[in-house]
Amino acid sequence: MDNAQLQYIRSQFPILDRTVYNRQLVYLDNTATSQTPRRVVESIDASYFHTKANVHRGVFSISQEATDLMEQTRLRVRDYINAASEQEIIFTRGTTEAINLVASSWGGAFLKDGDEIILTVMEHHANIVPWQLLQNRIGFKIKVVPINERGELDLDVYRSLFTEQTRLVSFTHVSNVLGTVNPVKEMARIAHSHGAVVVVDGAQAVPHMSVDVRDLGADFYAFSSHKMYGPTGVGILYGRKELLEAMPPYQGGGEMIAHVSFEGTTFADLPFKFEAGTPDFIDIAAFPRALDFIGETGMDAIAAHEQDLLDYATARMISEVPGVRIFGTAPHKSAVISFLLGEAHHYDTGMLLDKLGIAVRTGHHCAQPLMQALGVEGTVRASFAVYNTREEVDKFIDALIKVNSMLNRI
Ligand code: C6P
Repeated sequence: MDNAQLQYIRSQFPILDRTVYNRQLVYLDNTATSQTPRRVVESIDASYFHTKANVHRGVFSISQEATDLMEQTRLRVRDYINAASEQEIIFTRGTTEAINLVASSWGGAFLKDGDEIILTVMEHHANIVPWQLLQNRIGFKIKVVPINERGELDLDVYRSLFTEQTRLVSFTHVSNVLGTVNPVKEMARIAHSHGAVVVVDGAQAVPHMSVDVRDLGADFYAFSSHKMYGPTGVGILYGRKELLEAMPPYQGGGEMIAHVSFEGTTFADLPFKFEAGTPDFIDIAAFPRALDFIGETGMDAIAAHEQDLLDYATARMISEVPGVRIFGTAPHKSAVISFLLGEAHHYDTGMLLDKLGIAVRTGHHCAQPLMQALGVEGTVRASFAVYNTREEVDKFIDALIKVNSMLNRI
């Protein structure tokens, strides 16, 4: 990506001009949430100023306009991930709610005591705790795929975990800590050969690569708009129609019913059966502007630029930061670097970096079982998006060298 293109991209994100402690912000916490281009915020403004009316309810014009805007998003998302039908696109609050929906609805209806499901040790808590909550009620067994020293899933163990009782596997497409890109297609193929349903947590994949849910073989695929330059409060659950149709509603309320009486209630068709209550229709309507941004920039260009930043930052860290420990060194890795500076506490490192204007995340990253497997309490994590630059990587590494010398007296 040339400098002019990069500057044009950056100009669309006003937050990148702000300062922290009198230094220009270097935002490297894109895995937690990415920043939002002006057009998305303008779309939200426009809806509040011109088309705010509740959706799917009014016969009056602006209600229909608001409904159309929301439903256009559903069509865009359908095409974006190559779903077969817009009925397979459910709006949720985020990845977390999307996975809870599957666990509660599919799991609640189809899992029973004695069944087994397979998760991996690199899962975000959003793909562990919903299954445990259900397990407490039902009593099935959870098996866990371990990682090797590079932070890749051990596929031999994965294969060996399947039994006659395996009903479902649920795993992340990309690790939010290690950056590892998992071989979803191969893992889905193996799961399907055992008759298991495949749930994929796509929160960290969709911002960085093109995703075709049918090509991957995912039965369910969950992701969040706010990690892909879109508004907060919007998540997507893709589910194969046949599975969604067989599932009971997740929540009850307005909009998800066909007819309600005290003698009995019938439910709306897909996707509305799973969308009880007033959705976040204004943010949903703004989401396509984020997809426009990604489309105009080009996913290949985004991926190549992020890979360049990852390689550049990793090489500088290894050669210039004595004692640095990097967690996650898979050859197929997205632009996330989790690390520790010698024995320094991750929190101290993060706080000192913040004083130098560098925003990174510290802690367990909602992946405590992974931290346990890595033998650490937490890490520092720098993660990149398309608007980051090599100059920002330089600032980050220079700051890291300083912080390292303070904390480790190097
Ligand atoms: N990870 C991070 O800093 P929500 O909060 O529902 O939008 O996404 C949850 C989630 C699910 N799966 C994965 C792989 C994730 O990385 C996340 C969010 C952020 O790593 C916040 S903890």
